[in-house]
Amino acid sequence: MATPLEMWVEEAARLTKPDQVMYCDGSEAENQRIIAEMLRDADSNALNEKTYPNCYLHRSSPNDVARTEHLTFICAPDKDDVGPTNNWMDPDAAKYKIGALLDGAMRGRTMYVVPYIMGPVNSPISRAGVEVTDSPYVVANMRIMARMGKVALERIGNSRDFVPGLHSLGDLDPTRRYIAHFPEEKLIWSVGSGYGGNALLGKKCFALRIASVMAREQGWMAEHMLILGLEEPDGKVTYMGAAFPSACGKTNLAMMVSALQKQGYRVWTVGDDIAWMKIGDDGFLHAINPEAGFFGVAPGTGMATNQNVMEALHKNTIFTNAAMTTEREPWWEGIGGAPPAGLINWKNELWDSSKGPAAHPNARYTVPAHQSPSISPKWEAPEGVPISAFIFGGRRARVAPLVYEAFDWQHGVFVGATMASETTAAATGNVGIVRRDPMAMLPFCGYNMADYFQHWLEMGKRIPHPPKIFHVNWFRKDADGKFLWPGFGDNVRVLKWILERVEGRGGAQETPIGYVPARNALTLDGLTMRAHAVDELLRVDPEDWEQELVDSKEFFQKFGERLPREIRDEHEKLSGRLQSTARVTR
Ligand code: SAT
Ligand code: MN
Repeated sequence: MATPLEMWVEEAARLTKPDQVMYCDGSEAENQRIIAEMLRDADSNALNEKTYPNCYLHRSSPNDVARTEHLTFICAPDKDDVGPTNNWMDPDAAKYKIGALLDGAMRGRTMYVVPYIMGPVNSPISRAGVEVTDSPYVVANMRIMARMGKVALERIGNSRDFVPGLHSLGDLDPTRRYIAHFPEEKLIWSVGSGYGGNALLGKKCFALRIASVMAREQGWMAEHMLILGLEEPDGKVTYMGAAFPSACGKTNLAMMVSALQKQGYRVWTVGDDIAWMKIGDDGFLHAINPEAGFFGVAPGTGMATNQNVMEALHKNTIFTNAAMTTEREPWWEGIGGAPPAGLINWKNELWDSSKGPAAHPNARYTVPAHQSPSISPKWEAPEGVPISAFIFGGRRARVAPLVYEAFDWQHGVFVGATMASETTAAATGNVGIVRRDPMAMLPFCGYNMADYFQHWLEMGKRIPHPPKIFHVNWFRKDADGKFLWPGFGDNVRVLKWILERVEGRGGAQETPIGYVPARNALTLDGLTMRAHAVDELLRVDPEDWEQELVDSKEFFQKFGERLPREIRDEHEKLSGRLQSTARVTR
């Protein structure tokens, strides 16, 4: 008798009509066949075998280089359940419309069946998925990003306990591109794109959009967060989760080489993008990284900014839309040094400076996580790691200080809900515009965000030892438009203060928005920063914050009556605190 998995695959094959169906076992021999298939297309190259063994460069279609939020849909029967921040389609209408595009889409192609586990193989927090795809590039990436093949087939067995995802490149025409999620069925359909988050369905589609729905139904959390461990001189490790929007430095923070290494502070990587968290028997929230690899932004990544990932990506790595040197090595802006002569750009042309950046600004690497020298010994612990702090953050040239601590959980949820950031190249659209991005989940929450805030508030009541909540901003600029904070490895100085606050030490000063470090509470030795710059970094300007309140109110109004009372209350409380400080200073 056919298993539920086989029945679903048959159904997908009846619709897409591939020439053949191939179940993937995840073995090395199979991987080599799939890579050979990928290399048959002109869009993929093998890189230098000596310096980059088993590494490949793939060039996507120039119209398919980033997530496309305007083509991403949540298909639930009731539009209100999807909320004002998601695109909605009726499930039947979506099946009809997108079904027509998928009908026969795999003719002449192979349908690869990719069973996979999100999370460590034997973790109770992990979940299984099955992606069918007609792209060998997607299969090769999924093998790095998830535990793929036999292990997953064994876990699924005869059960229905997997999230099905149907992906086809279609004809790569953006007018026929849809990324559709069916939260009731826990199903994903994606057609017309071969790019990362649109096509590697385990990542944003499952581990965030569908998983956020499952998490709410089942009382856990699926968040757009890195997970790191900060080791102290005595060897104790404290774990933190941090939510920043795409391309705001989650990977660099999670993999940082600490500027305080000599003093015994070291950072361990558990994950760089997504955290799945459940309340453990010890009363702490326990997090696993559902992914097995890093799909990181290449431009700006070099030995000075992320030494660990640079060391990791010299083998078994797939590069997407990077440039290539005459030595067949990958290259991008910020890798270090001037562009070498004879560079081939991401569009496969001989590059010169008139052609813009040689690598696409959203060029990516896909690298196995265990290859990072910073990988935590606990990164595959089935029970996950206990989280002591949540850190929200974004890119803000103004307003938000370097770091502040929320007064309590409810206030912390408000801090997360009012997060805003300047947009980056990770999604198509304008770059550098401030947009509200609550908990960095705006493009990734699979249901109404008002209900998502409510879920956060409820989790806070249920977690016996909830994480303390902080907000950071590495990107504040001075009047001349220069960054005030050095960032990267020096961010450990902020993590150290957070750790001290978690431990009940750490000097703080109360402001209307929360606690900021007291003068001298940040460890700044070895940094050549002027006292004035530190003051500027920590400054809370009531006028800026008044404006911020107006803006967040406008955002919250979109949710109408559905917005939790507690969020409104926090808004009013902040407004009151700002007014009383203004009176004192006047
Ligand atoms: O493009 S992805 O969605 O895979 C990565 C990101 O935007 O964070
Ligand atoms: Mn991300």
